[in-house]
Amino acid sequence: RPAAALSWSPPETDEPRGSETPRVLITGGSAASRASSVRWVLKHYGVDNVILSDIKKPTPEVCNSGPFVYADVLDYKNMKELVVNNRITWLIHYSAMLSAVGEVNVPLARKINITGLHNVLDLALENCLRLFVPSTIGAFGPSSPRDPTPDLCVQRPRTIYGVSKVHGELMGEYLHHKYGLDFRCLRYPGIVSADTQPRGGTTDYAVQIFHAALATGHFECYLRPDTRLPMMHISDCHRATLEFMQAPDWQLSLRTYNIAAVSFTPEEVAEEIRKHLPHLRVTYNPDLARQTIADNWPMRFDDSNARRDWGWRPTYSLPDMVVDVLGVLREQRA
Ligand code: AKB
Repeated sequence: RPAAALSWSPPETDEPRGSETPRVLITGGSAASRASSVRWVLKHYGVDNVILSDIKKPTPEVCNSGPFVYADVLDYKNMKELVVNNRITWLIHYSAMLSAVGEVNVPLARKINITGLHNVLDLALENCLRLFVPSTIGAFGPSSPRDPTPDLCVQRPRTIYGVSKVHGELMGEYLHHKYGLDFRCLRYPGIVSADTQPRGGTTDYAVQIFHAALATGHFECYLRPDTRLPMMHISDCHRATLEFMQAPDWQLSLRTYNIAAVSFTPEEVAEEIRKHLPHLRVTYNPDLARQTIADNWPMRFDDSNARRDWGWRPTYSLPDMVVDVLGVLREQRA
């Protein structure tokens, strides 16, 4: 790791940021759902201007949607080569280990979520990039107000995932205020889409239930039926990210915003799915680890600052989400 990366000084380039067509690098981009829809959202910048990257082999769908490169966020030199060789101006940093799986391998979660983030922060500073890092409902903990949870309040998460996300929020904001890093961060709710693969999150059930409903008509839920969590359809999530990335600096009174759409319990989403698949049977077998995580997370997000500052509005209600996800899954099964 070059010493220069550790002691930052202003970049030699005085390239304007944000006026020209961005060249976007997305880390952690091999997941089909995220990758193809991110690319879809960004397609008006030109397919070749959005490069997905990961250490995992991408699905054929991802490969066919545009450029994909190998990038390891723990390898600073590799990341720097990619940024320089591809004249990257925006970096969207999705690489992370999620909440439940992070607890199973804390050293690895710390490495990916904290060391990887430090590399990305240094890269963004040195190369004058606009940097997006997602945070999460998991950045809050038992001493945070839960209903609703505002942008600014006590944050004492009890998972390595949450701790690394608060660290990311604070590091990014610090570097913004001290050196002018164009750091932007949205706290995502649980994301629901037809294509999401389970990635070791606490909110995964909200995707798995759709697959089980169509495949067997039975779903065993690892959370209690009344566990309320904020959720969002993936299209709203990508649109929010793009609108936030495009927002001019002067509109942003914060650098880290909550974004909200809907908030539901396993019982409520099952009820909504039953309107289309009346035979769905759900049994509940709470898993202590994931139930404890969920019990310490927000039940509803207050996103009034995002709405006021840069005009954020979700479009998918719970019924819309259910119709869309079931429709896509039925098409895939046909
Ligand atoms: C998880 O469940 O860990 C993630 C999240 C809410 O950040 N989906």
